[in-house]
Amino acid sequence: MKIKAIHVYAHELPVKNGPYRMANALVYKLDTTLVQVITDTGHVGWGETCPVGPTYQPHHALGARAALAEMAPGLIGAALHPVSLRRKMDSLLNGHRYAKAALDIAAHDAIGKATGLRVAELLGGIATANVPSYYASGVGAPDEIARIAAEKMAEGYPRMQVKIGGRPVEEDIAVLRKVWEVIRGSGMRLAADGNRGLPTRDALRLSRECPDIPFILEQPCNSLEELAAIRPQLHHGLYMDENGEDLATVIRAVGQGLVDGFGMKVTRIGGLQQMATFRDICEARSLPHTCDDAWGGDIIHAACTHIGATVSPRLNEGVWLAAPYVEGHYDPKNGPEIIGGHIKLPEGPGLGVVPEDGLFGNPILSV
Ligand code: 0XW
Ligand code: MG
Repeated sequence: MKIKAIHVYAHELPVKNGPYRMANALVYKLDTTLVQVITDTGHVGWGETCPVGPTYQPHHALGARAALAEMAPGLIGAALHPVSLRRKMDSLLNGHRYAKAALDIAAHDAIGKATGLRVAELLGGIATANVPSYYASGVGAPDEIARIAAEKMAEGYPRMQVKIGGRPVEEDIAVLRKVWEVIRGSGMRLAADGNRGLPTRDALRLSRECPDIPFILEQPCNSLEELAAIRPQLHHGLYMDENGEDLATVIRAVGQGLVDGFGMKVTRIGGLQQMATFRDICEARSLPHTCDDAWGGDIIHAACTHIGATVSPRLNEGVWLAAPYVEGHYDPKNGPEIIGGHIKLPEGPGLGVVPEDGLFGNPILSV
């Protein structure tokens, strides 16, 4: 099966009940990019990439589109098999994994549609079809975040991620104390995500002053070097998120025992094929991880849910979807939703999600 045509679409996703606040970003609306791949066998695959604004990672919407425009002409006639496709993309453009991911996701979707297999089956097999999710709050005041934690616990979420950073560390400590008062004894797991926003001084203080609260500390500081510097003094498990930019970095972090797990993004690592390798590296060292993306709609949500469905249950920290913050669906019938803190794996072949005809208007690029 070969690529016959590629169409790229732009689509706006306003943040429902926004803005969404993280240590380094305040987002009101997102600019997502969708890719439609048509094969020489007449099958259609969809992919998506949607950076959560231009400051979360070195990614932005226009960058993804420029990278797709650079690669697309050279991909006509290329084999769709994910490893071959990745090598072909790498021969056309260095880096820009978050743009390549959209094509990788579309390739998995098209192969699934052509073979009648679900993407989770292509990725190694379904470990669970009721995939655990986790709720991520924004950065907020103690009472407000504790109220959200109580609500999400009652809904059945197995895990809560509290955003911290970008303000005095005393406020972050107060939030974690208040949330722990609410969820203690419930079994709900807790993560404190700094999104690179804490100086090492504050990350150490946070850990030192909360030794009784069993949260994991996710990407508290900006760089690998900063994580390595605080690691020996922490009282908490340390997860890497934003710094997990490629498999070489993941292997380094795992090999050096730098982290206890990962918050992982499908587009950042380069798509589902790279994500499956990442999953297997984690499993080889018993490291828990999430399968998320920065933002996006039904296509990204389905992609994350499919890879999340293949993760060994003992290591599965859940799949985060932007769904609670996005109005409506691309596919009103099959678009993934979080119910009782879990996501039902879409049933159709491929991603199991097909956007409504004409929803994204005219393509901004066609080859
Ligand atoms: C909670 N998320 C998965 C959504 C936002 O894009 C940030 C991200 C994270 O864990 O950093
Ligand atoms: Mg994170």
